[in-house]
Order: sequence, then structure tokens, then C-alpha cells
Amino acid sequence: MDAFEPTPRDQFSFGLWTVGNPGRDPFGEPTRAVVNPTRLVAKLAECGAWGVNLHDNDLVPFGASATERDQIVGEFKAALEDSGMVVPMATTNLFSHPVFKDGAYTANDPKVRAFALRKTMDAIDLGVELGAKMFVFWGGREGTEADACRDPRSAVARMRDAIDFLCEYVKDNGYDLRFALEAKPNEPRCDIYLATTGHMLHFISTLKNEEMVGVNPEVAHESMAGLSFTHGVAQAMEAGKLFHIDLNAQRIGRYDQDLRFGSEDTKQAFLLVRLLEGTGGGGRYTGPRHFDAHAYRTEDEQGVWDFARGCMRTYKILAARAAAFDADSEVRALIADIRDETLDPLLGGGYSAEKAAALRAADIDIDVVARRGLGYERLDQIMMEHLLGARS
Ligand code: GCO
Ligand code: MN
Ligand code: MN
Repeated sequence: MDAFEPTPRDQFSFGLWTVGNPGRDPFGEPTRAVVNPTRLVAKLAECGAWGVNLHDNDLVPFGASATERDQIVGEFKAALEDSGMVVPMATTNLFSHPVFKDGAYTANDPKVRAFALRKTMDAIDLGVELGAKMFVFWGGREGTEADACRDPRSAVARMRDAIDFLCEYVKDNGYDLRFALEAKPNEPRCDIYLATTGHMLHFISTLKNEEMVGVNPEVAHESMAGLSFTHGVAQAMEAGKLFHIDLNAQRIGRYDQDLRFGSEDTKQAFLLVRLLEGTGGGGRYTGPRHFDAHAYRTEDEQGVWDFARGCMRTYKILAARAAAFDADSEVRALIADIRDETLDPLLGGGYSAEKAAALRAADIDIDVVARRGLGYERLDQIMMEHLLGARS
């Protein structure tokens, strides 16, 4: 045992589909046996996780009868009770069944859209029954190959109709549940609508129940698009919209890899953990630290638990490194706010004609400012040394 061993206080969660992933890929069959959800819960608890998340069909098979459903859910609740695990988040599988091949909420056939709403209402009921406070929407099939099949504007409008409808469903039932929308640029569709966290943030501002809806950004998804994940998450935090997060690792330009958290682009992972933990100031993210990743296909069941522990340990190690970095006096000096008594009051708090005149009149020697070195090489190197364990 060391300081990096995960405990329930850390609020780490995993999807049933993550540690339950049997190693199937588009080219090959599963390499591991399917493990029962009740065993997954017990093993996750043993590893120090706090929560387990699920799609409706990770637990209740598609098409199960009401009696089968109730029996499965009953056994699962007992397993949660035994292990002290919680279900912080639930979601709907709107991508596996062939009926969703043209999308779910955005599909052209109204029968598909109606079925998708019905399935989501059932999944919301299931999530609430298990205690979930967050419901994630990942529109994996909401996209196109043959883009002329619909006006992309109608896809956005259909998505809005669906989320507006489901918000009202939650309110009508008096559920204590919020929604988190998860963007992805592509895979399994050629192009998926609302491709990034930024797209989602604007979309949310057009909803009837905007306050109930936030985002669930995923490391791999913004990275696949070559974007800075940290910047996307920061924008969501600044807007009060970071409701949930999917942590994993990804190399830019590859297929959706869902690798162990922090195992690729460790610098971005460091900056992300620093942001979430708020060690650099600006407030800490208090929601679940959820891992949406899976073990390499080379692994047996032991490898899956090594993977799960690895995600959590790396998060805690990076959090400790971030705290040390932000407590470093040289770092604090390098990133200290530059204060200017004359200009600061002009730059915040909005426009006035007086401020505009004062800005015009201010004495700013741009050549002096332009010549000044900023010390960012030094700053970044110090960060690397903290990250690599050479400075503490
Ligand atoms: C993916 C997605 C999914 C979702 C999950 C929960 O790329 O497959 O990240 O894992 O997060 O379906 O909505
Ligand atoms: Mn993903
Ligand atoms: Mn995800």
C-alpha cells in the first residue's frame, strides 16, 4: 500500500462495459470470457473504485421480459449493497441493435426515433431505480456516411426535440437526474453530428431546460479530432457545464483506442488532472472521475484488474505531481498575474465611452512589451521535471 492506492473517497468509477470488455475488435473475436455484472461490481470494489456505470443493456439484455429484468436488477442491487458500490451514472445503448443503423434520435424513420425515445425512457427509469443522478447521451450512430440522406440542420433539430422531450419526462416523474451530452467526431459513423464538446455547449444553450443539461467530454474523442482536451474541459467548467467526464488515453490520428488513463500523452493527462483538481486555482471539479477505457486485447482477467488499478493510480500520481508543481515557488513566480493599476480597471467590467477614451490615451510602449521574454521554456521544463519525478 502506498499513497496512490485508490479509495472510495477518490470517487473513481468505471462502466460495466469497460472492465467487462471481452477484447472484441473489428478484426477479431473476443479474447476474454464475458464476466457477470455482479462479479464486476465486487472486483471493482476490491480495487478501490467507488462507482459503476452502465448502459441499460450492459445489465438487462435487449428484449428481456419484465420478470427477467426485475430479477437481474434485484441481483445487481444486492451486489451493490454487498460491496458498498454506487451507480452514479446510467445511459442507453442506442448503437448496437441494427435498428439504429441510421441513428436513433436523428434517424429518418419516425419509427426508429419513437423506439429510441421509448428505450431511453426505460433506461432512465432503470438508472433512477439504481440511484443514478446523471444520465449520459452518447450519439454514437447519430451521423452519416451518405451525407445527402438528410439536411444536417434537421439532425440538430431532431436531437433538440429528443433532449427537450426527455428533460420533460424526467421533470414529469419528479426524478433527481441531470443529463450529460458526450461528443465524438467519428467512429462508428464516418461523421457524427455535434462533433466536439464546443458543439455540445452551444447546442445546450438552445434547449428548453438548459440548466438540466451539461457535457460529458472524453479524452479520446477530442484527441481524435486533434484538439486540446484540456481546453474543451476548461470551457465546460467555465460555463458550469462539466457534469461528468470520460477519462482514457488516445493517440491523435488513430482509431478510438480507449487506452488506460494517462498511458499516452502524459503531459495532457497531467494538465487535465491539474485542471480537475484545481491545484492551479480556479475551482475543483467535484463530480465522479469516470474511466471509459478498456484493457488491451492481449489481457486475461488479471490484466483487466491491472488496467483498472492503473487508471486510478495514474490519476492519483498525476494529482500529487500537479499539487507539487503548483506549490513550487519558481512556478508561482513565473505564472504570477501581471498587475497594472491603470489598465486593469479598464479591461474588466464592460464598455463605457470613458474607458474607451482612457484606453486610447494610455501610455503603452509596445516595443518594450514585445521585447520581453516570458520564461515559458523554463516553465514548461519545470513542469516536465515535476511530471518525470525529477523535482518535488
Ligand atoms: C465510445 C463512447 C462510449 C460512451 C458510452 C456511454 O466511444 O464508445 O465513449 O463508450 O461513453 O456509450 O455513453
Ligand atoms: Mn469513446
Ligand atoms: Mn465515452
